Amino acid sequence: MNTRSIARACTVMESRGAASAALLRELFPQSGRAHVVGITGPPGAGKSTLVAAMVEELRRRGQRVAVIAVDPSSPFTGGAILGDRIRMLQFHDDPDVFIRSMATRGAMGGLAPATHDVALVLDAAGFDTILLETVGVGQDEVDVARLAHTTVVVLAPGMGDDVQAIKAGILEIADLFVINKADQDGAARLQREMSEWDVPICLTVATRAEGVAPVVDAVAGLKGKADPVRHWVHRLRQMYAEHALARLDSGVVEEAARRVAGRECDPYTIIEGWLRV
Ligand SMILES: Nc1nc2c(ncn2[C@@H]2O[C@H](COP(=O)(O)OP(=O)(O)O)[C@@H](O)[C@H]2O)c(=O)[nH]1
Ligand SMILES: [Mg+2]
Repeated sequence: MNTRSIARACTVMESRGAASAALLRELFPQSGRAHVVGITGPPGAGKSTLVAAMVEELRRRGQRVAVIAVDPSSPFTGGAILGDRIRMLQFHDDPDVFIRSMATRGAMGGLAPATHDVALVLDAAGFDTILLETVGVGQDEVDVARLAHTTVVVLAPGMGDDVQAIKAGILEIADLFVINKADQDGAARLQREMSEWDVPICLTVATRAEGVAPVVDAVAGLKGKADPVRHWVHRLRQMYAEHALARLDSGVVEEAARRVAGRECDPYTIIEGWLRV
């Protein structure tokens, strides 16, 4: 697959629907080799900077690398995205680096299924590592992060409340902590705080690519630890929900809602009936 056909296949996946299911079936046998690595954490922690540095390091090691940047807001607003673009421009003429931004909030079926299917396309296209950048707050982002084989949580000093928010959601699925901005005050304290968890910690200064090779080593070491069955348990549940919802005829839902609202029927009986067909 060349860059253009990969991009086209990603667009098909984002559109969901019958065409994406057909393409998935076709590509599935070629997938299964890539290591999908979630890079998650609060805004401003340095995820994009770290991702760019990791891409460089992985290229140095001869890997083909894809990046999926999931941004909850529009890709056309906000300085962060502009910054990301500039950072990623350095790879624009390297055919072994592929970068895709997803901005599918509100898309049918949610963010996670589309992101997963885009990752599957990139896997089938022969990328060795797929870096999936997500903001680690909010259920959608946690769902996306769960789809990675390995999850790296990036934190930086001086983001107290954000760290609390992250702790509530994503910390349970962290395989590796990166404390970025180790050049700033408070990195050592954050490291002490994070050592409560039984998760390895790396320190980086992503802007200077310091500590990035050890992160890439640690991530590579975690590939074998990733459990594909656990991954598919999660994914199959999501797919089931997505497909069941897509099959619901809106007229049927409307009619059922009318009956439930009129107390002609209880909602459990309705759902049971739908699950039986
Ligand atoms: N001092 C310092 N600044 C950094 C470091 N890494 C990233 N930054 C800066 O932090 C800001 C946010 O970085 P970005 O990668 O966009 O964060 P993201 O929102 O998590 O993707 C940018 O201005 C970066 O240049 C670092 O290690 N040290
Ligand atoms: Mg970013």
